[in-house]
Amino acid sequence: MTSRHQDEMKRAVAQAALDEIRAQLDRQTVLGVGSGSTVNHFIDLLGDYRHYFDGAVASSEASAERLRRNGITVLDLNSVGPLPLYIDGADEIDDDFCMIKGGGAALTREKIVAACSEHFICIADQTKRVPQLGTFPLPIEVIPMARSHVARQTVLLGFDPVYREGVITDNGNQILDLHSLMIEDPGAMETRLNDITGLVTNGIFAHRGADTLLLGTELGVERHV
Ligand code: ABF
Repeated sequence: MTSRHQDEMKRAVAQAALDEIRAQLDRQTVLGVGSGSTVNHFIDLLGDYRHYFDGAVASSEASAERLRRNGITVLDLNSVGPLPLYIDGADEIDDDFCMIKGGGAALTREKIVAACSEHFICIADQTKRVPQLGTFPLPIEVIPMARSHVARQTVLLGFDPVYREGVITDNGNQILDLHSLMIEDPGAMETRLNDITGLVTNGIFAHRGADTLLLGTELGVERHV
């Protein structure tokens, strides 16, 4: 549940992201835009600048729809080159800018857009900053017929998987949330989970973490690089 206070921090950090990228926009720029409530603030602010850049690639259908509602052209990732900038939120972020993402079930497209982006700006409020990843249950996207197999494999790794019932991703798949394990080596765990057959994407963003963190705090927005 997001408190009003937390929402104000999210809005402030979205404004800071816009301030950060504004000077880099030109009519050829295609932005990568993520998902979630912090990004929603960013999209709403970005609408006023829609004539200053070409368009955006969205990491979810929900973000694509919100971008269009703000008059921003949504482009297909396959029809554009590498993206100069990707702006997205996180569920947790550590001191090395490794993240857990996917609380909103958009992790696969988020990881794809992040992989295509030269610079990843993470926008988050202070509740997301953690010394170690793992308190927030780690989302994984699975092919439906492989769900039980994948769940059993994650138990062998020490997780406690919970099926997110009723959720179908934009790619037609299902989500398991992996509880009860603090992640000591995010890069190694990201690789290990990638090896499980039937697992499409895991929500650890370590191999491609953030480059810049804009963190909304009670005292204002902190910029970390
Ligand atoms: C996306 O939105 C996710 O990867 C993450 O699950 C969520 C961040 O949450 P919010 O901005 O709504 O707090 O970035």
